[in-house]
Amino acid sequence: MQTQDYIAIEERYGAHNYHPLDVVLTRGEGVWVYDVEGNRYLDCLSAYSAVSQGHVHPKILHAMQEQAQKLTLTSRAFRNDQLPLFYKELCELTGYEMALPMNSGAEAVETALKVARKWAYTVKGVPRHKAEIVVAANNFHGRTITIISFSTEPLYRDDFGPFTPGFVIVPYGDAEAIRKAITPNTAAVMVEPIQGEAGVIVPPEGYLRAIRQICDENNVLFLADEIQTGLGRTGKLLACDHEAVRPDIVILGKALSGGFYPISAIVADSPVLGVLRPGEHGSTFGGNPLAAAIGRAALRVLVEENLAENAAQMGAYFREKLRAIPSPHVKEVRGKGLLIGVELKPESGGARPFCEALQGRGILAKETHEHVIRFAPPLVIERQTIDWALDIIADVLK
Ligand code: IF1
Repeated sequence: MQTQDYIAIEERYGAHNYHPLDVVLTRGEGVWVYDVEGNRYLDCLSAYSAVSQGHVHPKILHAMQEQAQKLTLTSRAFRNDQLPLFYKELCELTGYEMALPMNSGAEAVETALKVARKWAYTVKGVPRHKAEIVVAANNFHGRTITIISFSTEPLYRDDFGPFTPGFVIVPYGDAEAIRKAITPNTAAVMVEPIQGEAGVIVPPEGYLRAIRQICDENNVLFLADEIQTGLGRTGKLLACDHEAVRPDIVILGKALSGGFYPISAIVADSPVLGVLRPGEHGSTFGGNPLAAAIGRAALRVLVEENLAENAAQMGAYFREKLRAIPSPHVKEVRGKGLLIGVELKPESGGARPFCEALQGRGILAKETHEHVIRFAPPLVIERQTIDWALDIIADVLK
């Protein structure tokens, strides 16, 4: 079968909850993916930063194959020989005392929200069911009903009410707005260190430090959603590291598995994560031995191949060269590490046609919020590959 045959079947049987490019991929290796006609593409999305280690990384594949032949799922009713080691290695890498494993990013976000609320009631003394959590406008934290309850994107929330109460929305990047939103019932502040879906919005320098200070002054937890920005993507292990800020809860996902398996987790110190008692929270697959073995390998690759540093160097180079392109369409190039957004001028007609043109030239990139092309290749990318891509991008943007 060819591309159009697969598309016809997908359109007939699949719910239409996405508008993907008309490319049907069948193989991936490193930064490259291949369609069913054998055409090669540079993957500049990395499955939204889940494939930071590169497609089908051999070491993670090997770990998955080894574990899959031994033991894949025990439920948490019993213990297994991979989860303790995943906990230890994740906590040592991130510098936190404890971890709680889940599957999707949204589940990890929900877990962080539940832990913050329970901490507020049992530690801070907020009256039960009065906890407030401050979030940022234009956030993206997942698709569950609670999470879209505090989304400001009509597309994500409008037909899915009634909504979960207890969230206060403030403008992103404005620390003073957060300070004004704090009340005695505030449990936590949750932000993305860089807003990915909103169009790679980098907050003003000092924003994260200011949040840390406001939370310290008001006995409020700082929750950082690093599902997309974490694990090397922005040129540091965590995006909060750029401001030397240590959140109370860090939420991780995506590259935590190198794209092999849904793995997410939250890390925190025991005064926070220690509030949970047996039976209060969990999931069938959370912390299963296969996920733990894959997660351990994914983290090992990030460290052994120094991917955060490569993202810092390649990202700086990529952004510098993108800014140098003499394009009538480009309004701004922004981002950190290899999380890059190229915002086009409104009169250029939106980013989608440019993404379709890039597809025709062998580069897969995704538009976000209509006018922004996101470039987020796997963190293993090399300079000569960026140079190859830049010639094409310059030609498409001229
Ligand atoms: C879709 C966006 C990106 C995330 C952050 C939590 C989650 C995500 C910062 C939830 C997930 C994915 C979801 C996917 C598209 C993609 C996305 F465009 F939706 F917003 F990356 F920017 N926090 N982001 O980015 O994690 O439950 O998906 O594992 O839903 O269309 P998840």
